[in-house]
Amino acid sequence: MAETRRLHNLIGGKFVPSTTGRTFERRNPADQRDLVGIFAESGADDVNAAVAAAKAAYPAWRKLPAPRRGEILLRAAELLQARKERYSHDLTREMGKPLFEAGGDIVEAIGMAQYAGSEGRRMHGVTTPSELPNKFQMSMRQPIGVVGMITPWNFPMAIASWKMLPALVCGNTVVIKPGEDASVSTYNLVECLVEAGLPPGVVNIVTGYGPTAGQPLVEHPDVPVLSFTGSTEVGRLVYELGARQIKRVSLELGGKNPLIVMDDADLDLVEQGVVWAAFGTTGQRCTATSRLIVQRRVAGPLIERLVARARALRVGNGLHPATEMGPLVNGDQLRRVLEYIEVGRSEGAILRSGGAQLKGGDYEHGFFVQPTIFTGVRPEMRIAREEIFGPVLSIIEVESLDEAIAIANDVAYGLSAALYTRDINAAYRAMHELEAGIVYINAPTIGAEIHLPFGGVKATGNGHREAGPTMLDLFSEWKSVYVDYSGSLQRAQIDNID
Ligand code: UN1
Repeated sequence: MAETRRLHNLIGGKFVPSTTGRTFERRNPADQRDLVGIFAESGADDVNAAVAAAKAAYPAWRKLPAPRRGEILLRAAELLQARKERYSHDLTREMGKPLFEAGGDIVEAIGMAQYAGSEGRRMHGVTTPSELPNKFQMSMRQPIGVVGMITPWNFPMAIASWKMLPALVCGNTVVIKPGEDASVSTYNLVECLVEAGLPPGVVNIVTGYGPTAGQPLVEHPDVPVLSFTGSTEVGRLVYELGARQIKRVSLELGGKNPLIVMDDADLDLVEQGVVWAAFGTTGQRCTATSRLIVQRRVAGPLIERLVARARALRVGNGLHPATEMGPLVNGDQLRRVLEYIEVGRSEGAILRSGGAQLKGGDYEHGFFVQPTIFTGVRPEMRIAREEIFGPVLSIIEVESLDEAIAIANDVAYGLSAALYTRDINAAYRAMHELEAGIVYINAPTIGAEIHLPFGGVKATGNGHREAGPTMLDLFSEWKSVYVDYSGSLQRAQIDNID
């Protein structure tokens, strides 16, 4: 068995044990005998110390020129690249996705480090002409202070990087509470930043559980900005608690992402895309394809192909190079997925493939479930409306594009959506009419790149976008500056009106 990491909180540049005196364990979800890490179980006192450290580090970090802050991120990108293999291994061990996907998680963080790092040399504001003579005006971005971040386990390196790196290049300092099922990857990311020259206290890590470590961070009066990715239920609480103190809160919550197939689509392409987006990451992406909405004429042949592919998928420990789909992240998630499979059955959907936990042999010590396909799903069924966060695909048959778009939009969420067709008019209609923050044409619902905005509409979020040029908006405050060099009082809206 590989090494067990024993990690204290990182506060003010030092590793310190939790004041609670308690720790918690993380075991490999593919093999519970493998103890991946032992972490501090933090409480409010630990959060207070971390916020104090971030607050103390803020004035000097804010003053460091943005291009210099960016250089640290660019150096960190190189370190991440050099350690990609080791960090991928850590990531697979802690949350289960296969090694090749874990590598993608690290690559996403490398991309973000390059993108955010180079933003240190842009961070554009605007200048505009004045209505008055001899007057100059401009707007510029300013950092805000200490940013609190609560990150999920499903992309433990990538999502931490989406939040942390733009916040840092803007000049903020950070306290992060990583998902308790995957804390090692946050330490790996921060290790690279520290070796690249990040001063002590600029990023602080507090590990633990939501109610005891997350909530004190959300409620801390010295944390004016909160960035949260996770469930809608917890997101609502973060939003409510943040609102009481008029905090800025960014939420990335659930999805129920549709993939629409028109009868002129290239079915080979559809087959590959659906298998990747429904069962990749064991369906545990907010962007996973969970509804396949297919035109009736091609439904039969497509279902045959998908069932054959789902049955052939190699499910196993993500550390084995041949594995295509890993375990679910923990026992609760396994129970939730199995419950939803029961719900689908009792609602009258047809279980065409999978549907059971995998037990015995190599599966004995992990949380494995078969890739599962339901057909005959009707849009009002719970399996067609609620986020399952597992490898369960619900197939709904329709007559037309109009019907497909109406069903696609008729859910609470709106993160990503996809359409497969060769009809350019249908493609443009989908781009405009699908209620989603991200739309794919002839590609599945997963695989967003970091230099375009990421986020969703309706219950998926609250209007913010991570990544892309929009990534700075949450982490900076606009300041407008007017310079009057006329030497006299010029009254705007009064002296410039005849
Ligand atoms: C998530 O599922 O929370 O677009 C993030 C994608 C990845 C990120 C997913 N780049 O699928």
